[in-house]
Amino acid sequence: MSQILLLHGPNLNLLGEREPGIYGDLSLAGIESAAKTKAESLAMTLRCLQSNSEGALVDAIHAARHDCQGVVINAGAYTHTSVALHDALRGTRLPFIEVHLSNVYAREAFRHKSYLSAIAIGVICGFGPQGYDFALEALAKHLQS
Ligand code: CA2
Repeated sequence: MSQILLLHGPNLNLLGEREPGIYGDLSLAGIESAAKTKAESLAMTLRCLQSNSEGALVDAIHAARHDCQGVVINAGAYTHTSVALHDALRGTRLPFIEVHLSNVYAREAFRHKSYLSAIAIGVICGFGPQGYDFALEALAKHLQS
């Protein structure tokens, strides 16, 4: 059975509390719970972590190289700024999928740049929480192939 790390970056702990027009009304706990159910249906287990700290996210990626086979990451605003997350994901060589709840390309220009996309298996954005289901399905297929 594959173990997958589901990582969330800064401010995503506020999901469901504010900005429902952009990010929907589901809480992070709700998203993680639905993702765990989806992962089980694909014979995968999910380890979930959210942090507002870039270093903690880097540490979690490093730790995953010992016991995970893949990563699903919504790095929040660090997507657009973090060479450290790029290097951590590149360094572990774990296959990963980048997810965003909103369609970042329909938003401000600074959200169009991602430090992660070029080394990801793929990127899913604009589908809200359903994007995590798509990502887990894609990762399951990738790991089987
Ligand atoms: O669309 C996404 O999933 C984002 O990764 C969300 C990030 C944003 O910086 C990215 O450009 C796109 C921001 C998450 C902030 O979440 C909040 C939730 C509720 C209230 C305030 C912020």
